Amino acid sequence: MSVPQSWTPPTSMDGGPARSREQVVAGLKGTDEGGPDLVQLLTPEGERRSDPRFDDYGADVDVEVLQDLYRDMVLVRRFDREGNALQRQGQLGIWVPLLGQEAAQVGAGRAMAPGDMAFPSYREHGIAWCRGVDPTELLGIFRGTDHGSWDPKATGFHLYTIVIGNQCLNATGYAMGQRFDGRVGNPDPADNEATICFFGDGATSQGDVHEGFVWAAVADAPVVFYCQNNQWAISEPLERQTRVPLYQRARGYGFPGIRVDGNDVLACRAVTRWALDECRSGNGPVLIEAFTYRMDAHTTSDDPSRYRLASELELWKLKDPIERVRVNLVREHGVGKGFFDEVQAESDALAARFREFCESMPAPPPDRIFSRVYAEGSPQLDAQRAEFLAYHASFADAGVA
Ligand SMILES: Cc1ncc(C[n+]2csc(CCOP(=O)(O)OP(=O)(O)O)c2C)c(N)n1
Ligand SMILES: [Mg+2]
Repeated sequence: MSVPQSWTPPTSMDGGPARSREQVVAGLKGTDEGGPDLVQLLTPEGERRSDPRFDDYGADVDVEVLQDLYRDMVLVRRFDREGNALQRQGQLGIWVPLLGQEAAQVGAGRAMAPGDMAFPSYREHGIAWCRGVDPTELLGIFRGTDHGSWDPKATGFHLYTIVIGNQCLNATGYAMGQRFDGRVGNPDPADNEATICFFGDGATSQGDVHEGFVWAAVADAPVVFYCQNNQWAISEPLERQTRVPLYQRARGYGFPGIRVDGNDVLACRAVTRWALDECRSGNGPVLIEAFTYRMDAHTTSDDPSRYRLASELELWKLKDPIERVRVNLVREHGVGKGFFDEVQAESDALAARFREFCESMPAPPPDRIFSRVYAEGSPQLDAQRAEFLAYHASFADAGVA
């Protein structure tokens, strides 16, 4: 007869020497840059690195591809900064900055094929850009006039999701549909599709993300879970979300997880291309942890100086995602001032168009809340609309509106 044994938690997960709490927490941030633990193809100093696992996925990167990626990142950063300024001037209710995450987003966005589908959270302006969503189409969300004016089907880019982690369920369901529709594992790669889901480090603590992982794993769903670990969930640091590096979580669900330098656009692009290919050929899901940093506030309503040290930001400035591409273009490809001036001028023109569009956005008619809810109207809805309009008119009559 067996005797029940009491269970003692292992002191070390990998069988090595026991580690203190402090060592475990330090291990969350201690990456092996360019080593097995952090895929890197372009160092912070702008030097190209080889990684035999992913070199094939970056083999097409010539000076033109690099220039395009640089241009994408500069333009995205430029309209992001303009969004911040517009909020400060009272033109937007709130703005969610992506500063510092340009490489993580442009790399992933440019890895996608036209038939793929992306499910963003609320910071993915760089993915929107890569999917051909005009930046002005984001403005309504932050001005409070709509929920995003692009067509998710036409762009392969779902609407923003504010409920943390919820899009992991939507993405998993969509990817299961791709499999049911026979869009996975076909001999002709052009017949295949994949889904990619964007979320943050904080979102990994949400039930929806775990449920998405479980469903995706057991259904072999062609979904890339793309976690932008920007080290903070508003004021909560990474160590409040996990005791293992986030990419290692995938193992518990039974699919591969990989950590990539999220400030290295070439590595993000190569690793995401690989992961999407895996999904398209039937080997999904895959978890990518893009290791990056939120260089600005969580939103314009937040003040990060209340909870984090300025020195942390200074360290991450040295890893700037755009600067390393600029240095590489100059040093390894001899790209001259003319190109950089052109991109600068293009970004200024984009910012001016973005601003003008925002300042001239008409206020939506109040009864718009009754349209686009039901495909067909109903007598009850008509009555409610009439009552609503009469109520509004009474304000106007009183000179309030
Ligand atoms: C279900 C839910 N709970 C709480 C919030 C409030 N909230 C908004 S952003 C955020 C932190 C998210 O952090 P992370 O997932 O790391 O993404 P990041 O904002 O850093 O990109 C929280 C808790 C929310 N929007 N939804
Ligand atoms: Mg975060």
